[in-house]
Amino acid sequence: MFSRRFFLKQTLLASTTALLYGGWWHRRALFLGQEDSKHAKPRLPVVIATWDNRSATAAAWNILSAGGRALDAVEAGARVAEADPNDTSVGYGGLPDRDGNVTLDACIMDEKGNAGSVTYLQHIKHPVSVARRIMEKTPHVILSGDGALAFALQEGFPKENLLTEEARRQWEAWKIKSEYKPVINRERHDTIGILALDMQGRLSGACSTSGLAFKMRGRVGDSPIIGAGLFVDNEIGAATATGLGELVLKTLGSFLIVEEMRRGKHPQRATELAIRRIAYKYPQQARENQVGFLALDRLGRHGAFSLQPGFNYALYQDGQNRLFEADSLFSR
Ligand code: SD4
Repeated sequence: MFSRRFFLKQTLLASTTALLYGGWWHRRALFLGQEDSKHAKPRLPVVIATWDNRSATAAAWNILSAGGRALDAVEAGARVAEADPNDTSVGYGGLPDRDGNVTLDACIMDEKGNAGSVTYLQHIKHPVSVARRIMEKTPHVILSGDGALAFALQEGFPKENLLTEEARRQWEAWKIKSEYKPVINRERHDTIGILALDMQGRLSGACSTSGLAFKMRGRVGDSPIIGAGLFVDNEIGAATATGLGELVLKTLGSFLIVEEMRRGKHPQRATELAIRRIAYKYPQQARENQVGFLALDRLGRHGAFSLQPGFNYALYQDGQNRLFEADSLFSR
């Protein structure tokens, strides 16, 4: 027969082993960027946007803090950037292509995984709202060019001239130099990628851009492509991108980030892995260009990482609208 003492000893041994193993497992998970999130309390609501889009996060926060839907919040946020003539990468005031056309790309995704997108849209100030209309009113995900414009007009969006005097001046100056080098400015980008989680735990995202300045006519970037410029999966999280779209398209960065989070990675680690993937696959281009990713998980935890330093982002959480700079792979 086993003695009482034997049982006590065994129990003590078993619980010490469990404690040590548990501690080690937790440290291992942290090292791998796989924090235990099962028991964490979500920090809601929250909205995050690329670059210094604090006026966009503020517009989104107004909706979120009143108990509104994340989808309405991201659309409202993107519309702020689209209407701003000083934002030269989005909507009105966006820099044109080589031939002087302002062509816009945008997409949107809701908490149910519905998606809508417009590519190569001209003359409409709010492509994000056209994308939403496509999502909600048509059986399709993407409408492009003339078809997208016809749909927008039919839906009552006004036709406008989006080329501001300032954008025209910059285009004329670029033409005189007549060198085609799509410079990806490390410091100044304004493409908006915006992700929000509302009080009911609904995640949504939107992305809107006029694309690369002085791009070739017909060029479409990553921003309107589901999985590249934006991806949302309400069970897991959401991600969005900015920077040289070609690098994001070839690695499907936003989808990759959400899948890394699905495998248990913290959003911060997931964004870093997507940047490292670009650097691994395209080392030369990665060194010379900028790409930045943002991620938000269903608990309200965020991540941000870029190739080059200088990628900042706006985060509105716990009632505070703040600007941060993301960690980057390369240093100054
Ligand atoms: C594009 N990703 O069209 C966009 C450009 C961008 O800030 O993000 N600019 O490639």
